[in-house]
Amino acid sequence: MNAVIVIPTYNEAGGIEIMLDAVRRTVPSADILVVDDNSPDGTGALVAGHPDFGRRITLLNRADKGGLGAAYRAGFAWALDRGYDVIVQMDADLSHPPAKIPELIAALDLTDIAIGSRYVEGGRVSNWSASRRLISWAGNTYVRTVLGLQVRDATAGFRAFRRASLLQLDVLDSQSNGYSFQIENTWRAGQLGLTTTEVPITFTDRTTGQSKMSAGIVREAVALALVWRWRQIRSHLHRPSSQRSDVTA
Ligand SMILES: Nc1nc2c(ncn2[C@@H]2O[C@H](COP(=O)(O)OP(=O)(O)OP(=O)(O)O)[C@@H](O)[C@H]2O)c(=O)[nH]1
Ligand SMILES: [Mg+2]
Repeated sequence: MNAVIVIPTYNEAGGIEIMLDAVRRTVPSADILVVDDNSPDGTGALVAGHPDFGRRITLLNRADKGGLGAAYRAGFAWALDRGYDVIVQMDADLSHPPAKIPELIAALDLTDIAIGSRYVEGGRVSNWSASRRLISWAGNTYVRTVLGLQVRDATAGFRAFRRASLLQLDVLDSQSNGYSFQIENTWRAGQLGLTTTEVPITFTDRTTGQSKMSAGIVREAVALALVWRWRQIRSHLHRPSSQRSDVTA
């Protein structure tokens, strides 16, 4: 089984080397793809300077900051083109514990998608302010309610996919850019009947660099969740009444 860890970066120079070393140590047989949007702080140059660059580590350098979703689509397209069996996604800021990667990959023996989750038993967040906790909790509750999702941590960005699951999700055709990228995949997975397992993790707030979270990203998530739900309801209403019993809650 060949695996690749896809890591999007924008201005992560403060921690990227520690991150790459931690991932290399934990899963030495996996490849790493860093998708950098031409970070002005030189993140790309640090990746290219890593001793394993050109062997286990590859850099996909994009011209401009295009958002998390666009970076992941580019990274996933790269990984699918190269035939990886397992594709893992995670942030570069060490919020997602690299030590949990093997557990996520192992979970794929029994499930289509494994999610590193803050909101199942055993999962938690460390170092977050009360307001950050509230925003995350409210965001999760909102999308879970609007979209009727069973997944507890629907906005999580630490996930492992089997190749077939990513293809089935048609992830390259997704439309969202910020957090909503994670929500959209959770929603699509549920609609397609893909199975999801949540592995508890401790999420630690970043200690270097700046968050890229913005009001625009939150607005996108709030609006898109309503759009997806509305489209589902509308397509249900336009179906002949004899086929309407299968609508999901
Ligand atoms: N390539 C690329 N990466 C991005 C972009 N926006 C965010 N990222 C990366 O995506 C990951 C998640 O972004 P963060 O800013 O940590 O977002 P977050 O984890 O939701 O917010 P915090 O918890 O406040 O850190 C990090 O590795 C970022 O460097 C982007 O436009 N392009
Ligand atoms: Mg972060």
